[in-house]
Order: sequence, then structure tokens, then C-alpha cells
Amino acid sequence: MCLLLGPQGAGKTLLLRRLHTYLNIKDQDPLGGSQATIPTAGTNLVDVLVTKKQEVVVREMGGIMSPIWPKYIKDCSTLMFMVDMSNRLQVAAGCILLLTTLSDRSLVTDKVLILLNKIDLPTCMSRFEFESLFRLDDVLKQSKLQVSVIEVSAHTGQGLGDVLDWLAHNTTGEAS
Ligand SMILES: Nc1nc2c(ncn2[C@@H]2O[C@H](COP(=O)(O)OP(=O)(O)OP(=O)(O)O)[C@@H](O)[C@H]2O)c(=O)[nH]1
Ligand SMILES: [Mg+2]
Repeated sequence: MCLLLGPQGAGKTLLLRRLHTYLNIKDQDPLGGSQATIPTAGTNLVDVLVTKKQEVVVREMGGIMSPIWPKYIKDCSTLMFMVDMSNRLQVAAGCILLLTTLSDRSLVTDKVLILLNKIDLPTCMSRFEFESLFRLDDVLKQSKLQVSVIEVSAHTGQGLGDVLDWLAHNTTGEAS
């Protein structure tokens, strides 16, 4: 199971909706997928077909649930953390949540994917801005985690194929 965390409104629910239908032709939404979401007050479990033969269960925890994220951290085989690249007001809070999550003692997996979402918006931060504001180099130097970073847009679908590839190669033990 892959755990998907990130601050409120980062785009986790929309990403999961997109990932669920990406390879799953029979579940294609005839409307092309609604953009409307409601905040996740709890958890949201979604099956994602990452290749034609492999399925991964992804568990989103709503941003509002961050006080209880640690209870779920030990159960995941991979971790994805999403950042809203258009929300500079959320940088400080997002950074603290990311550091707290990565330093959690019950985190067993060393495979972490940071998703830089909403890159379709003209006001989004650049990758360089994100890395400086989140002090990503310092974070990575101090940890033994294998951290990958992918820029995505749950809105346009940009980067979703790379996310599926990462899930397929890193989340083991699940096949459909
Ligand atoms: N422009 C744009 N909007 C997005 C993108 N991803 C999500 N959104 C919008 O951002 C809002 C919040 O998205 P959600 O998917 O509900 O965010 P969340 O991370 O699940 O939020 P919580 O469940 O509250 O933690 C919705 O209005 C989405 O349509 C994106 O890549 N680009
Ligand atoms: Mg949500």
C-alpha cells in the first residue's frame, strides 16, 4: 500500500481520481473526469492500475487529518507527499509537515516521492524556488531515504505516467 499525504487542498483527491482512470479503460469517466472535489475528512482508499497486470492501493489521508498521519505511516510500503506549487502561503506549513513525516520513526519504507502539483497554474513556484524554500538539499543530505521528485498537474494530467511508473517500480507485493 502507498500512503499519499500533503497539506489541505494540495490536490491529492483529484490526483487519485486521475490515476484510477488512467489505465482503467472500463472506469473512464464519460465527462472526462470532474475537477470538483471536497476536502477529505478521513481517508480515501483507491485502487490504481499501474501496469496492465499490477494494481497498487493508494491511501490518501486528508490534510485536516495530519495530527493522526503518524498512525498510518508504519503500514505503507511507499510514501507520496504532495505540495501545491501555486500556494506560497502554505510553504511553511507544508515544509513542517514534510519534515515531520520524513523524520517519523515508524516510517519503514525508504521510498518517497514528492509530487509538485498544480504546475498548470501561471502563479506556480519554479522547481528551483521549491527546492530553496523547502531546503530540499539539506533534507536529503540528512536522510537515508530514496527521494524522487515529479512535477505534475492533476488538472491537465501532466506527469501522471511518471507517477504510475514510480508506483509500479517501487511498490512491491501487489498484483491484480
Ligand atoms: N489548477 C489545478 N487545480 C487543481 C490541481 N489539482 C487539484 N486541483 C484543485 O484543487 C482543489 C483541491 O483539490 P483536492 O484534490 O480536493 O485536494 P486534497 O489534497 O485532496 O485536499 P484535502 O483532502 O483537504 O487534504 C480542487 O478544487 C481541485 O480541483 C491541479 O493540478 N491544477
Ligand atoms: Mg482530499
